[in-house]
Amino acid sequence: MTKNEFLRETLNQGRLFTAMAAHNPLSAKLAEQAGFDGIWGSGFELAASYAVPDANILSFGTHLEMMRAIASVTSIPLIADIDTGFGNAVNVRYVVPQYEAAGASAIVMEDKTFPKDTSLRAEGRQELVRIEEFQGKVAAAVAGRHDPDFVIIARTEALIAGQGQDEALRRAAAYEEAGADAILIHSKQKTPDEVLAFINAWNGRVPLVLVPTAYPELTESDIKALRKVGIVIYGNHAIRAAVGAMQTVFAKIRREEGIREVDKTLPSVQEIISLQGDAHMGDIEAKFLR
Ligand code: SPV
Ligand code: MG
Repeated sequence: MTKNEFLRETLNQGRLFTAMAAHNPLSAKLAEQAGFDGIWGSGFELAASYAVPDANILSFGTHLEMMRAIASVTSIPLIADIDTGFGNAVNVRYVVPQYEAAGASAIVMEDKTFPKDTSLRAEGRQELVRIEEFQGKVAAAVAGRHDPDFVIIARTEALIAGQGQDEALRRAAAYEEAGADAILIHSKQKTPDEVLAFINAWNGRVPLVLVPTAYPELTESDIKALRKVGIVIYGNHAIRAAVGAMQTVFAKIRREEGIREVDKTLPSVQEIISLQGDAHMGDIEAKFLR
């Protein structure tokens, strides 16, 4: 089964697909080893890893090449976060096949204006495009894929923009009508209530996608019980884990003025070499080095 077929079939069967964020191939590989079903090619994480805001500061090419690098060292589906599609429906029509060719199995595209601001920023600038315009962008994404199993996920930011449930439901239904395979409903409320109200009211055919960063008490068993959610995305836990681990280790080395104690707590150099694909290079050496 291809990566695309695996994602499509999981959605068709109504099983919950779990995706962990990654900002580079190493974090993606660790997510695969931990047992997640797929990788979230997060724009937020990539921007954070460059220490710049998640506000279309990085170019389309920088994100695309990171997706290609991730897909080349992992064997689980990659869901690429293409923000607003880097422009209008024309841009989307050109961009989507490039993500497919880079090895992604899905894209998520959000209904904000370009350039975007990140969703979870306090007082962020959240403006939405017209519903008809975004329907055109969804249709362009659908037209741009080659493999029918490549999944197009439309994301509405109506709740993030403070436009209320009716607007969120209207937009989600319009995007389904335009051909989206799933709808991502995002919320930055600190409890799941807003998202749960949306899910209860949702009577579309396609599954929903959640990013429970802001309301972390919602567990996978809660989500499965709702019976309408196809994918849960853990949106920024790779970069936050990396930041926390580096802060702790760097502080310890400064405090202790050396690495004698910290060394015992870290993954070995050999473990990193093996994550770099050492076994594969060993095979190549054995076969071809004369
Ligand atoms: C991302 O991870 O880039 C996302 C999710 O789009 S969020 O940052 O919550 O908007
Ligand atoms: Mg994003």
